[in-house]
Amino acid sequence: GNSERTFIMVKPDGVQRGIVGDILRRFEQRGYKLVGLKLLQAPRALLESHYEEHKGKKFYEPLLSYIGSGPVVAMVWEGLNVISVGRKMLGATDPAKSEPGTIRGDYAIVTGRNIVHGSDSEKAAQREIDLWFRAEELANWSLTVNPWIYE
Ligand code: DAT
Ligand code: MG
Repeated sequence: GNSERTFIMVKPDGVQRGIVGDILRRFEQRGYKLVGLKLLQAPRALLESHYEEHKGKKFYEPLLSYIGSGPVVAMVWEGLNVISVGRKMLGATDPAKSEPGTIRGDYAIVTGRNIVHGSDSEKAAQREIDLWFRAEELANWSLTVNPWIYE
């Protein structure tokens, strides 16, 4: 629904390459509401939990090492269908398959440096938001332009 929320994270390569602002801009420009935002160096335990579905896969250790290699920017965005639309805005997991105009399609070449994370389901979004943010870190506010974004 309208109050659906998703967890989006700019990975260390996105931070290093200076595209945090562009990623924020894309979600803001679309009309979504920012409810959580922070820069942090993620501890190993947090990354293990975040990526628990991939434990044991061959890319798991390189993935944790990559995401733990520098600060990430964690965000929570809210709005209608933001989980699925957010995934579309990110592009395919493999940037070679991402359409130009998507974040990965505009900035990335290989899967192991694909710039950004986004929750893939309601269940994952709830789990990831709870994992990365405390309740008091999420702002309760209303976007005054909402009537110009939603009918
Ligand atoms: P997504 O990030 O699009 O949800 P995923 O959940 O399947 O994709 O995988 C999580 C991350 O793990 C992905 O963004 C990059 C890395 N990854 C996935 N498959 C990979 C592969 N075959 N080789 C290298 N890295 C991979
Ligand atoms: Mg995933």
